[in-house]
Amino acid sequence: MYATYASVMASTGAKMVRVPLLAADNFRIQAADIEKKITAGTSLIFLNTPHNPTGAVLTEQDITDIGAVAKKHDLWLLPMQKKTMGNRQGHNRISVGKALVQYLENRGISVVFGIPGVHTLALYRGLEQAAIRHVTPRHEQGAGFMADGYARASGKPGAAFVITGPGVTNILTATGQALADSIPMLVVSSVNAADSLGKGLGHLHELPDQQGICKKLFLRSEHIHTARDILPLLIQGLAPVAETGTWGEHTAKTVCSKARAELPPGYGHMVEMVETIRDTMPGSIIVGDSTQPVYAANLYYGHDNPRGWFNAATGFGTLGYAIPAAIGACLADPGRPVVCITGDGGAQFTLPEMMTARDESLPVVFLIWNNFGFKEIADAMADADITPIGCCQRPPDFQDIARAYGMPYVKCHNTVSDLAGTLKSGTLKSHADSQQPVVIEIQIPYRDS
Ligand SMILES: Cc1ncc(C[n+]2csc(CCOP(=O)(O)OP(=O)(O)O)c2C)c(N)n1
Ligand SMILES: [Mg+2]
Repeated sequence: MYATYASVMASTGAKMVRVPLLAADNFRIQAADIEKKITAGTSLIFLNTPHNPTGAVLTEQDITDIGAVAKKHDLWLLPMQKKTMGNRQGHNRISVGKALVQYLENRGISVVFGIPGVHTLALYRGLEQAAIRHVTPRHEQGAGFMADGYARASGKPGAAFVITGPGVTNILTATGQALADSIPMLVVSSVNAADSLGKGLGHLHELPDQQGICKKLFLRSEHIHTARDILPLLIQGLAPVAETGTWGEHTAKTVCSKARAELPPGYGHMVEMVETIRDTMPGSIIVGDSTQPVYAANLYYGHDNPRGWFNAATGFGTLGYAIPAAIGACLADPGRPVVCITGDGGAQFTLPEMMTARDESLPVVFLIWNNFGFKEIADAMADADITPIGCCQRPPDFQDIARAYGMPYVKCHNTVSDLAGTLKSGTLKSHADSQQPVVIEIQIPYRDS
């Protein structure tokens, strides 16, 4: 990368603010001086003083101090390359991949969900030196949902690295969900060589029109050609989006009270079960899938803390969301207990991601509401006088699954008292102490649910 004042200012529309170097400070840059110049309109700190007429250079410590100021004010920090500091030759040439990782690190992105391939090798060069934790899901859809859960629990954008072709198409379901629910997410993908694009040459992972495909399921989709293009795109792309629309407390209350009047049978008990989780594990994050207790709770349940209740039973409504999203939430806020509520049907969409929780030592409680089929849809068919078809596929033995995944398993009865007892049990305590996931299964015979 060759960044100059002119190139950065032209590409970002930034205005320059000078920070003087004073003899009294031994011509050293003072992080406090930079902090004083920060205003509401400041979006980045660009340090372009490896060499100056006074002979002062930036030290590692200066960069650390200024980095702390950038983090505190949620600003981008664009330092010159540490290695070449003070060296005019080479002008900090750096690959797009490396520059991107550096920007993300400086921006405080501390977790990236990715599945590497030969097309994304450049993103991985030197990644081990960055203060970024790389989490490997079992499928790119899982990467997207983990980034989504991370964003919802932390309030910061979730980030994912995927290969072009199937990596991109696999993650599109998750970006569709994030787009529908206004969740900030950054997906970085490779693309095939520029001169091969659109020619149908049959190259590995080739997509006919990657950008065209992505455009509809991302708020923005951009093709980066040089490292210089990255910063302005990231600044604009990760800027908070203005909130619009009619949703608010009043609308929510009106919708809720209307829905209460139509409470279907059995929903009251399911809401009580969710309340039991909340009351037994106060302050926890409950991440839900499109399963009956979650549908019920979305209408009649109140959670005890912000960013603590979310699911994909609304909006884009993707089955299989909860397991990976709970993993993302746990990474975002390791101090809070995380409970994932998923049906047997939804669980089977993303079951392998439970191993990611094990890899990363995340004490997520995976609660499987097993009613032996797609009960919500079977009920909808029955209500519409349609003979249910395609709704009672057989679930696997979740105890065997837990054993195969090396996780403790607890079977729980469908009662409030057994659920409370299970959540307070020694198994749950030791799983939390040992930072390992656990599976709880509640079986509800299909005909009773
Ligand atoms: C990707 C996807 N495919 C299909 C659906 C339609 N769908 C919504 S709920 C549901 C049933 C889910 O079954 P399960 O997870 O076992 O929960 P249950 O309704 O039985 O409680 C289905 C098939 C969906 N939401 N998402
Ligand atoms: Mg089910």
